Amino acid sequence: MIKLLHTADWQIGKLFGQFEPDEATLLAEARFTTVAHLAKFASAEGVDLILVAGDVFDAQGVADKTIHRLFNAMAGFAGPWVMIPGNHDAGLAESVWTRAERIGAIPANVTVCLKAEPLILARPAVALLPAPLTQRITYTDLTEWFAGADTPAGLPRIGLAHGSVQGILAEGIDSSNPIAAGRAEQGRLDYLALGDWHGTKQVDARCWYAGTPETDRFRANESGQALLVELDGPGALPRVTPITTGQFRWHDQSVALHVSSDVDQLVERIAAFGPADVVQLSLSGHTDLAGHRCLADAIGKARGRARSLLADLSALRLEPTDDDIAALHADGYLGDVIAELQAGQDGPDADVARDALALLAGILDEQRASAGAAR
Ligand SMILES: [Mn+2]
Repeated sequence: MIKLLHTADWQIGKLFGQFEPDEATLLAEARFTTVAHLAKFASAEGVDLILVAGDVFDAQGVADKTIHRLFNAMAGFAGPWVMIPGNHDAGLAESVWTRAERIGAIPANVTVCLKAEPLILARPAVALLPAPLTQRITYTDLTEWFAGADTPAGLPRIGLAHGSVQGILAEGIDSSNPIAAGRAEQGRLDYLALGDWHGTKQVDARCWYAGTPETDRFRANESGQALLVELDGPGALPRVTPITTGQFRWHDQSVALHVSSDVDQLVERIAAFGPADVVQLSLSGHTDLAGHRCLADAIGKARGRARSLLADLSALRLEPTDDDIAALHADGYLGDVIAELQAGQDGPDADVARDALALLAGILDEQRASAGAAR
């Protein structure tokens, strides 16, 4: 039996610009430690070969230091690694791969396949058929040559490719870097290891997307995994087991607030986020000033607990209640201003109106606190 570990889409060097710099640094750093965990897991599990199906690097221009650090992170598995370039790290004439070679970063147990030709390994005894991308976008199916490729009899045939299996992924992403559905069978493969789709996905009995081992975006279902693939021999169906590898869980939550119990529920939900959570919160609907203060307080505290929390309150309408206004002693002129601001949330300066109301909510909060009437 041969044991493979199939992974892809490491996106090493990704910058995470939507987060604050300290958080972005930690998310980028986590990708190295996840690779180190993969290596350690493979050693402990007695894996024979690790396959990396493209997008090892997020960009061609990553620093030399980053290249060295990646290959250092892989040191925990001394067996063979075979990788191919993807669209982010395509095997151009001059690429991150030629640079890695030139600076002497690639260890002897790592093979980078830059050409579409069979790679025959002795240990484990397998024939690998790689389909490396040599440009970022191609409209021809680079796995087409698999079927016509002769490999030594008795060796399992394993394909490695990066792109979109036609007809099974979300609409609109079928057009570039196409891979024909049914390629594993048509190419006489025992297993086809794919990259590019960041969630784990089974294509058919012999073909899977591993997904990225560390989630890197909010819309990536079933990510944060690698695949343990067991092959009994040529012709046998592979046994594929997803392994959890991700350190962080990414949550994209859109919440519409209508009644005060909605605020209470959301505050509870926010309070449950911890160090493994990366959160993007988009709020809509409406709340009174007191509710807004509760939310702002919950978000502020959660920012100190979660790995990262992004909150967008720009679609949340603030509607001061009579109680709010009474507590602000907002009679006369101030009362008129509040009414104006409330109506202003429908106008062209909605952001300003909302911010002003939120400020008033802060004052309200202070007044309540000094009166000793905690909500
Ligand atoms: Mn890709």
